Amino acid sequence: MSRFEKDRMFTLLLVYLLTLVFPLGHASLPLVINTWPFKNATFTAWSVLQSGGSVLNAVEKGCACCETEQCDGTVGYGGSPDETGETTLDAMIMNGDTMEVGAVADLRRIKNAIGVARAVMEHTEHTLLVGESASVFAENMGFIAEDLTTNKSLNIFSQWLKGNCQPNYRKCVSPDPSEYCGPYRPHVPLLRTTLERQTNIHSHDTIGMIVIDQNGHMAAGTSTNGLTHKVPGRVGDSPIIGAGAYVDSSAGGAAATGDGDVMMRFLPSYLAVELMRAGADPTAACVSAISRIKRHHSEFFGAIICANTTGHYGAACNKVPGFSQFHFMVSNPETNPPALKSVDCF
Ligand code: SD4
Repeated sequence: MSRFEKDRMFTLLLVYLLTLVFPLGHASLPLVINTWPFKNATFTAWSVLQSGGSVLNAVEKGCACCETEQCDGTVGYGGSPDETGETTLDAMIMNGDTMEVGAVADLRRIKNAIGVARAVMEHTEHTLLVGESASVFAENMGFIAEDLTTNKSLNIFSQWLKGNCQPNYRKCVSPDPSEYCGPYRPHVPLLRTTLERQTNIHSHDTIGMIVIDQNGHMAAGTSTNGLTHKVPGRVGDSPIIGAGAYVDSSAGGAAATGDGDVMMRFLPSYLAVELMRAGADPTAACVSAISRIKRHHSEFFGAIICANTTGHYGAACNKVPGFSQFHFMVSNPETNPPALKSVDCF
């Protein structure tokens, strides 16, 4: 049996066992599901639906709630300063009925990243705007430009400088990035041949949200400030369609969180939605999407939530030291208030 056949058999067995141990959430619509215990975001999205708002409004307002509250310091302003100390934001919103998407990446000086993503979707023919130009677009659309730096992010940045810029995301450069700050130049042979990703599970916490209304309309969205000490210009998985999130009202929705540099190479949200389209239940779809990444990066930090058209939902995560359970929020007619759920990583 080839390695891939073995992997496949292992995954199928695992999915079967997981669905026995963690039965599906009850199908019930409408549904709001989001990554991490960001309950005010869930509550906000749920309230939008309850007052007759659209799924897009629910996703936008739910994620925007986290941007305002700076959920875990990893969504919104004042978190994850890059190598220059600046906070930059990534966000995306997707309409599962029309497959329209708006996204922004490396957005500067604007707090409401998911709002700008929605403006990209509704006021341009484009899908993704990045960097300084995205900020200029946002200002033209009426968003207020302000400094995203806070005392907290300044402090994180100055501690990092004092600690010789450790950790960082550089490799194969000189001076040795495991000991010194830059500026860096390319260097061969490798100085950091045994480089391991500096995965700090506490610096990762994107909000990813899927919303389905009573009539089966679906939308999904993400918002994050990415990774602390990232190289300026770095864009994670969150604004990348099919990576950070994906939704198709005829199949289901998924949203991912974790080490975006690795995860985006596998389009886990797209994969999960396509598996649900092919008949997989949400837990199985989530497990398969994580397994696909695990095959190449056994130590990656990441999780994914999935929901199908009937309101069944599931989640999966990769077990690494310090991360053995993933928490997420669910709101549907059976939960009042929104319920905190968890899944054991595998
Ligand atoms: C990123 N995926 O920028 C985001 C970070 C994150 O949970 O999700 N953290 O890579």
